[in-house]
Amino acid sequence: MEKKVIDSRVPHVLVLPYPARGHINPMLQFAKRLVSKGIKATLATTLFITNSVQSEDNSVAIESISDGYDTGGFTEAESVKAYLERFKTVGSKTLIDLIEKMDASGHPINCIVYDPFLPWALEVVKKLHLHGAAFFTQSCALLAIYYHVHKGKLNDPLAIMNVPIPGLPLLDVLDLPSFFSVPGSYPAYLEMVLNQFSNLETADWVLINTFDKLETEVVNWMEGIWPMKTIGPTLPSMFLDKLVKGENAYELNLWKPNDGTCMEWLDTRAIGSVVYVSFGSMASLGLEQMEEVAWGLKGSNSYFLWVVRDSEKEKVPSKFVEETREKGLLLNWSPQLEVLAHRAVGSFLTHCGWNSTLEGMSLGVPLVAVPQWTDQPTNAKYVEEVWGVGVRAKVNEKGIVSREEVELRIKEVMEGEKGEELKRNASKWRELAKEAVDEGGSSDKNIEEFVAAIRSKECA
Ligand code: UDP
Ligand code: 7WV
Repeated sequence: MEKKVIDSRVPHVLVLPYPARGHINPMLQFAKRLVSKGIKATLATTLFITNSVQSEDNSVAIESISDGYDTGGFTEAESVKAYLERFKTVGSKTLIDLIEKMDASGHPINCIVYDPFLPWALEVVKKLHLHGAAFFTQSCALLAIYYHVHKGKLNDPLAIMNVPIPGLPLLDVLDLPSFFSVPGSYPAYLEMVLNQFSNLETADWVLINTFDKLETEVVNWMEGIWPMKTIGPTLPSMFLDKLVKGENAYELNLWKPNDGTCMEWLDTRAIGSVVYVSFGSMASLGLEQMEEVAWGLKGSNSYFLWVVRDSEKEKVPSKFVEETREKGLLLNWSPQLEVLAHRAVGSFLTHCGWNSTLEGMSLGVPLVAVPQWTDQPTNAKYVEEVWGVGVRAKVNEKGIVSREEVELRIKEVMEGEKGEELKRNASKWRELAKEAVDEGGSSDKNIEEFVAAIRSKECA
């Protein structure tokens, strides 16, 4: 048997994401970057998730903690509030158990990179005298908004519209995070996003999945408040800088893509002829909205690839499936990065989750923004008005994006002058994203600095 050499001088980082796809993907990817720079990294996530995923990669070890709902995860909880409370109690305890287990194994943890949705992780860091880095999986602009509300600078969050926030454009009510524009919706999540700042000043570093040129002004402003570093976008290396060998996908498959047919189908389509449609891993559309998206897609006359999770499937009109067999493919999950990188894809109709937004831009694909909740409306505002990489579908008086609007916006992006302009801007942002993570780029330098700081703290 080969003898494993334990090199205790290699610092060991434990990465702890909130257990949702949009948080695990970027934090796991960041962990891989750390490994590529000579750090040991372990991802800790809930037992419910570790039991249901396969990891095809062993550069980052996966370990379990518990949110107190081991057999069903969040869906088992009676409410968001109950989930978050139990997660805090059981999570803190099982996180400490895991750290003790690592100690005993001869690979003690030096630093925890934690998701600020779980601020109790920083309490564990302090209690055990470790180092702690907060890792935000949302945009800097969004953090600035939440930060101002948390600070009480904006007693009435809707006042954001009148009191400009440093580095941000003026925002309309429909551009605000949904927790403010729809008051009373998800009070426990609102509390969670504001609580991210409750102990942030005690974190050793604040890492953000964005890059300097994407949010220059707000990044500059924020650097004056926290020891922060932009480290994104965290796409697997192969899609941007190609520095890290063999890294070509998000390795944790919570949902396995149906089969290979979607890539083969794309191979048969002409360049830029397909609209890729996805609302991410969480958003649930109302029945009427689902029907409008379906008929708008058909009306656009484009080829399409539409991700409809199993839990959403019933809402797709059965007539639509029959009538569009020649035009498109429905999937329950896609290899999204490969799809976006495919030459046949001409636009991305997206809910504007932060990862999807970064991925679309990083792969140079123009966007049709159809935001649903949380940070998505704010991201959509930037997509259309700040970065110029897409158009935002407008909602009607019922708050619904109509089929005519879906059709119009897809055509706008897929055809003509406007489409060309968006494509040019998207290509520009792709180059800037690549530059940021490439050797010597702003994010790469920040990651190097972070790694150097962890090493020096360990030697001190
Ligand atoms: N994703 C995927 N296949 C799909 C849909 C989404 O791999 O069919 C990935 C996508 O690439 C992204 C993540 O799931 O990395 C979704 O994160 P995002 O922040 O866009 O949205 P959320 O799911 O958190 O709403
Ligand atoms: C999961 C649960 C709640 C929220 C999010 C993800 C997010 O917006 O990232 Br508020």
